[in-house]
Amino acid sequence: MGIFVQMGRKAAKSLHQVEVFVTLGSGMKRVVVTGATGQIAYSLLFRIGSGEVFGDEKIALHLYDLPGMEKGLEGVVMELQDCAYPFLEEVRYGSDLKELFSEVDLALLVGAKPRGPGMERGDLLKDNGTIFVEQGRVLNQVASRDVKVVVVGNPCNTNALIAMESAPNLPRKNFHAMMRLDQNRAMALLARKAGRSIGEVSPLVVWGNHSATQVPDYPNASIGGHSATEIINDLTWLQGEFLTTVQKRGAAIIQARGKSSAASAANGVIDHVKSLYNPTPEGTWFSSAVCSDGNPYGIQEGIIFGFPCRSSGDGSYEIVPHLPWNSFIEERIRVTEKELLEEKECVEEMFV
Ligand code: NAX
Repeated sequence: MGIFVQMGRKAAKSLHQVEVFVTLGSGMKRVVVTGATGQIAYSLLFRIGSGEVFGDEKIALHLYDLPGMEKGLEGVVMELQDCAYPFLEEVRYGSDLKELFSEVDLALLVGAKPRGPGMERGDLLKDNGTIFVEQGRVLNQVASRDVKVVVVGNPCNTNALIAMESAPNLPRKNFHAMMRLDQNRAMALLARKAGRSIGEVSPLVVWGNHSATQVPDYPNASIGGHSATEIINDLTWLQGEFLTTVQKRGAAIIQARGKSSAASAANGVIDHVKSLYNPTPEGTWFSSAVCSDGNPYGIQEGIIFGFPCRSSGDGSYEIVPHLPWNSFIEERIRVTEKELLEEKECVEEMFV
């Protein structure tokens, strides 16, 4: 494992240093990012390092990637050093999960195996399942007992479920899959259609799975304090093009860029984490896929499902109850719920 420590600490600064003993001050957030040489991480790490998320709290960044990616990791570490971020106190990196998950407060699980040509969805679920079983087990052993886990690597809802089931000593509530990019996409599209600024669009919940069955909830959205349906006044668009554009946005970006969303995905992670660590404004919510146990909407328990959430600012959250569903939304929520139950069935045998 590599490490660098800055800010005049006594420890050695070599990129190859394996053992460094550092006394950490209190108020330090330890954050691990997996898939650290990937394209999302290349944006994400620098935004975390800049202090954008945790203000003036010191940060220790742990960078995990697969064995064989050491050179790439070293390059990223050098660039982090060259940013001279005042709050970035320490960086560790390598492919030793146990070392890198040790005592982390926040685990951003970005790395995942991509879907190969001709690969069945079930095979992708199982291949990635193996990764998240291992990562869940190691978090269970060595992470902070209140670690918050945000899974980005796809299929993220079921990967988060596997990690959660593999970590029986950690609170199930602490596991999230990222729906925030979907929320941001939906809000931006409503703003463009209405010809309003994004600041006028209320946060919008995206229910269910981060997949083409996700359900962006336009009936509970507002624009400039009025119902979005009133302002846009085009139900055909809201139930048709709006829905499918948000659901298929990821694929459209791959087609245009030749690569999947990266900067906007990293931005989604940043927004997600900020929402957990700042009080949610009264009367609003943010989208996150969280454990459905005991949810107030009657979604089947034991899956990771996109819900409206609010936080008191300490990293925890509650599901916001009582958002009404019309029949159009409810029908689609049942479809995304069914998809998640089928994904669960595919991987259930991997649970501890
Ligand atoms: P890249 O292909 O650029 O990087 C993937 C990284 O994961 C690499 O560093 C690779 O070494 C690492 N990796 C591969 N197998 C691994 C394993 N077994 N254990 C740990 N790390 C492993 O992908 P990138 O564009 O960064 O995307 C990462 C993940 O995010 C993908 O699964 C992607 O599908 C997913 N996304 C999720 C989004 C969401 O909203 N939840 C949106 C964007 C993105 O599509």
